[in-house]
Amino acid sequence: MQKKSLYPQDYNPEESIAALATPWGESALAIIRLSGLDSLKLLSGIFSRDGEIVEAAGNTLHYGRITAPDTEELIDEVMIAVYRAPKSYTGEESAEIFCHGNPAVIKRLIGVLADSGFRYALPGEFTLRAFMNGKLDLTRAEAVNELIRARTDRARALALNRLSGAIEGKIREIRDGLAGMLAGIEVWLDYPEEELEGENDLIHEAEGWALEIEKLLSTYSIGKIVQEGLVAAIAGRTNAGKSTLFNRLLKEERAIVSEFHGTTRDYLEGYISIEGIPFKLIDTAGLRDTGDPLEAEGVRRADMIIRNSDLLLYLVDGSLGLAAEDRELISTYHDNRKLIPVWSKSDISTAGTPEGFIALSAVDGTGIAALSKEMVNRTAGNLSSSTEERVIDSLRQKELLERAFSSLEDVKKSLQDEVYLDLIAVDLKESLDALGEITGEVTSVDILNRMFKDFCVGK
Ligand SMILES: Nc1nc2c(ncn2[C@@H]2O[C@H](COP(=O)(O)OP(=O)(O)O)[C@@H](O)[C@H]2O)c(=O)[nH]1
Ligand SMILES: [Mg+2]
Repeated sequence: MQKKSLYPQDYNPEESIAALATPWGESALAIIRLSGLDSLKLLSGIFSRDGEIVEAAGNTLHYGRITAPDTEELIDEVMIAVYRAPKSYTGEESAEIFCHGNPAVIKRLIGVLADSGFRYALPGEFTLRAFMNGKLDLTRAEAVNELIRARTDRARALALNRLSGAIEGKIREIRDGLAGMLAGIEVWLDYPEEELEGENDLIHEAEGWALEIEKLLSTYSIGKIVQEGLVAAIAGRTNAGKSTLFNRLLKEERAIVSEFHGTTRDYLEGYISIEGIPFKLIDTAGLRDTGDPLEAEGVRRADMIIRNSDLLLYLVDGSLGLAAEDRELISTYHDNRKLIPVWSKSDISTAGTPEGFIALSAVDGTGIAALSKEMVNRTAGNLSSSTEERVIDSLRQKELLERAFSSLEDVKKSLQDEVYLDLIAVDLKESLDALGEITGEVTSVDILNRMFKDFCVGK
């Protein structure tokens, strides 16, 4: 199906849409979602129980068969959940078909639905309709997508918080505050002969709201880390124990471990979560000069990965001690890099652990906890232990908050400099508009298009 963007101005509830809401593939069940003014009527035409669905009350389940409209061929036995407007996800008349989870079944069902007048939905179109019908503001709509994409329990909990309106509520509170200030200023503009009183109160108020916006803004970095994760490369010279550590952290035998130098040629990736922060671990080829072109390519890739990673676990074989090459490599990668030096094979190391290194044995598990803790400290730092559960993770929201903040700073400054009040009102309105864009009270077609294009079809 051709990809096109959504044009909310074309939103037409009379157009009924359909989409698979579960992954393509074999599964016990699959769910096809339908929505639109005539969706129940159209569905009724291919359902074995005459008229039952059109008459059905909301939130009811119906068992029956779906047949092809022209040939009467049986397609599948299904359960249908009926939702009546406005008490549905989209706010429209809608239904979910629970069918057997097989691509052949799904394909036929969708074909039959298309023949009956349904159009295949665009990405995020169900949520867009929910927004257009006032079921969700934009922060909640984004949270739907964030929840679907959450990779750890922490990311799930934070997204769910946003879905229940944590951000929306805060934004509305700030907006109400600013609207109150604006109303006060406008009254004064209408009666300019009156002396403006409480200028200091206004400054104080503006400062208070700016602080609230700043607080929300400060949660963005942790929100982004929790949602998108961080890349941690494991690097060092050959035989340092990188692949053994990689397997240990992943809790599975993924990488080949051997006493032969240069075993790992290509890099391997795996995902772990530490304190709710998702890390992509990359095991790389040992760094050394080599005449073997294949191994040299591995070393080149390792270098590229190290340079692009958020975190570098640099392993030194503790049983051999710190070599001149290690010192050189550490200083090469130390610049701008979050390098954690690890003293590996501590179980057979005879020399003491050098200052700043984490003593670690991937064999007996010594130091694994300390390393995990350090990985979080270096990247998410005190943020990860913060109890702030109202966390933003959308770049769109961050940019709008910044706009609201900077306009409010202008307001503050103008009040202090006793600038004309009508100019102050303009800045205040700008701040209000930026906040309104976050929730969608002030919005444009362009914003909506950009937002919903990242959604899954069926959501
Ligand atoms: N005693 C001990 N041996 C280890 C440890 N980690 C790795 N080794 C051994 O060191 C050799 C090289 O390990 P490997 O993980 O393949 O190193 P890589 O080349 O850095 O990936 C293997 O023989 C491992 O069994 C450790 O913590 N303790
Ligand atoms: Mg290896």
